[in-house]
Amino acid sequence: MIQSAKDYFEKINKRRSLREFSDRPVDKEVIANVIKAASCAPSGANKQPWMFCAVSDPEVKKKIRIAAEKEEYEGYHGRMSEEWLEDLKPFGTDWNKPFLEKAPWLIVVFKQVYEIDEFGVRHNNYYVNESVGLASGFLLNAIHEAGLVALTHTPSPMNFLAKELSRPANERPFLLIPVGYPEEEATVPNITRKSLEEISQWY
Ligand code: IYR
Repeated sequence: MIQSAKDYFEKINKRRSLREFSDRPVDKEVIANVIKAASCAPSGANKQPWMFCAVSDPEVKKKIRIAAEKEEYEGYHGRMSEEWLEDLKPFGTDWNKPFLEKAPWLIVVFKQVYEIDEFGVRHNNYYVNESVGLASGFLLNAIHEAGLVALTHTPSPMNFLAKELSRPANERPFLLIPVGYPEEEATVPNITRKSLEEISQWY
């Protein structure tokens, strides 16, 4: 048991967010299965308050890129604080988001803040952010396990995603996750993880 826990840590410790994607295609069946893995996450009252929109259509990806870059441009030119921009410097990010067109798939995760049943009656969902956050974590794990890379992208504000993908009123965009292979010469920032001592207290 100790060995499997160690092995799993070694494996997941290799997961990194990536911004430079190759345009090499990824089979739809892989994407379908990573979404199924995400759906195994626990959720408040098992309501499963998530929707995963998988986009490979170049036209739709282009529209998403244009709308995202418009918002991001505003973000990097005034909306984000000086401190925020400073914190992001090591990652070299800016308003340009070419990966939104280049990555073969974009998985747009929506949270369902309530549900409408077949009779038009509204029902509550519970712990929606926690549930959809967990499912997104499962999704990133499954993507890594499949041998692919992803970026947890949060264009801000991201209401445009609901419009571009014609989502119903009970759904709000949660994360935009490009998925694919890394570009040949892709690099990642030189980051470290906090130590066990820094992140845990034992009682
Ligand atoms: N949404 C912007 C800014 C950004 C914010 C955080 I916090 C990051 O960890 C990375 C980027 C962008 O995607 O560039």
